[in-house]
Formats: sequence, C-alpha cells, structure tokens
Amino acid sequence: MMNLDHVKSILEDVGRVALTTHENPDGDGLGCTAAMYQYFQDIKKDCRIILPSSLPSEYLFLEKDSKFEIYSSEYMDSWLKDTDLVIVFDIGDRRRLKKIGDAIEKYDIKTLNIDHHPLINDTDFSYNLVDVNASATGEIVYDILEQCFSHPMSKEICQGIFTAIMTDTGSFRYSNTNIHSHEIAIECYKAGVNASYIYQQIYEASSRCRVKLLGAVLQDIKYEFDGEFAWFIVDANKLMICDASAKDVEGFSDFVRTIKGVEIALMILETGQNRCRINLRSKGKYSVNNIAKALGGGGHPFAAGAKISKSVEKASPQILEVVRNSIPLQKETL
Ligand SMILES: [Mn+2]
Repeated sequence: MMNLDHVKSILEDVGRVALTTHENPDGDGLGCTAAMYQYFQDIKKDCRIILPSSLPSEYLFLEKDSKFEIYSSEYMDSWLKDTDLVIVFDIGDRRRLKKIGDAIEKYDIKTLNIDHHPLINDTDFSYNLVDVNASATGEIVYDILEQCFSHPMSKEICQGIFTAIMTDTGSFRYSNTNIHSHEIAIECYKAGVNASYIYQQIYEASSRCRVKLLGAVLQDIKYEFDGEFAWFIVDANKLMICDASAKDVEGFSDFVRTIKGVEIALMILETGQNRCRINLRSKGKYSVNNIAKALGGGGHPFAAGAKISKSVEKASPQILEVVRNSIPLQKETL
C-alpha cells in the first residue's frame, strides 16, 4: 500500500497517462476522472479519459472538450500502448475494467489503483492507494491534488470532486458521510461550485419511463424477516412494458431502503437471457458485501453488488437463499 508521497513521486515522473473507472460509471468514478483530467490539462500533461462503457446522460454536465472517450482498441491502442500509467478510480474489482483491462495487460502498462472499496487482490495493480474510510474516491483525489501538489482547486476540478462525494454519500446523508467530506464540500463551494445545479442534473432529470418503471417496481416489493428485508425483481418484461432500460434502475434500491423498517434492500435486475445483476443496500444493521461476495461480487458493507451469469429465474432463488441464510447468522452476532 502506498502513501501520498509515493503517489506524488509517481505522478510527477509519469509522461503519458490514461484515466479510467468501472463500467457503468457512476458519479464518483466520473467525478474523479474529470477532476484529475483537469489537473493534468492545467500542467499540460498528455492525458486522456478512457471509459469501459458510455457516459450516462445525467453526467453530461461534466463533459467539456469531449474529454470522455469510450474504449475502442481500433482507435485507441496506438495511443494507449505508449502510455506510462493508467490511473484506475473507484474500481472495486479489476474485472470491471472490461476490455481496457485486456489492453493494459497486452501492452504491459503500469496501473495505479485509487479506491475506497476494500482491495480484493493487491497484485491486480502495480500501485494501490486505498482508503476504505473515505466516503468517496473523490475524497482521496482531493487530498492528492491539495496535499501533494498544492494545486489551485479551480471550479472545474472541484465540480468533479463535489460530484464524486455528493453521489457516493447520497447527498451527504449516508453513514459514510464524514467531517472530511463536508470540509471538502466547503472548499468546493468556495471555488464556485453550484451544488444545486449538480444535484438537479443528476437527480432531477428522470425520464417518464424511469418513473413509470419505479411505479411498477414499487407495486411488487416483497417483504421478509418482519419487513427488515425488502426485495424486488426488474425483469426484461417490466422494462419493456415501461419502455425503460437497465440504466433507468439507478437509485431504485436506495429508494427501497428508505422504507421504514427495511434494513436490507435487494434488487435483482435481468440484464440478458442468462445474465442478471444484483444491488444490495443496507441501513447499517447488517453488512451486505459478504452476501455480494458469496454471489461472486463485492462492495462496501452497506452498498454492494454482483453480476451473475444465470437467467433471472434460476439465479433468483439462489440469491434469496444467500440473503435468507445471512440475516439470521448476522443477527446472532449483533
Ligand atoms: Mn465510490
């Protein structure tokens, strides 16, 4: 594990650098790449942001100078092969790099992992800067720029940092919110960041299809363990009826967790004929990352997920069994 001084010397020495985050990128990963990109632009370093999958529309406000690019080996490998370092933000699991991970291996590029997820395997990356107590990876990025480089925290940089922390703390409401996340928010305000503008871009821009889908989901929540466990399935049929797509479910499990008495919210999302994805949210009484881990995924104690290569019909009973076994076991140790 590295400290900030190590990271500083690596970043100072590096020539060409690529920035990336996990597939289906979220506000934390995108905010980090946007902030770091702006820093490298400011100091005139050769830098590109290369994402494993497309930018969700609610984050288009972070886009400037077409800086977000989607990985394509055909168009990017000639640039990528001479890259000295790929900085990977908020990844949680190396597999979430998708094809970028293959290119990194192929061209033997050094990697720096900056994250607040627990490290699964410390040999996955050349260097690791991991702090599981950080509310967001954006908090770590802020500290690097502020403490290592005393770089001016411009509005552009702070907009990325604020987006990262705001989205990962549920707008400064979740249990991971800490003093430092608020301190950084103050610095972002000072730099001119417009918090309500960012909030509206991300959370007040639901399509009608998304709201229709949420309505359908809410009709169909199942409760178990005296209402402590709430779960729901979003299958292809539901998506079709509502004219919605998988990206519209963002935030649904957070919403179900807001129900009184619910300690664990689970979403099972059908993502293909033999593929589904689960999202787990906990209010804090139970950990859910071990449940996700048992199903081949991972995450934070109170927010975790997994991808399962099975049909939703086959996977659902297995997923539910893992949760149903875990709750009484965890109860014993409370
Ligand atoms: Mn994060």
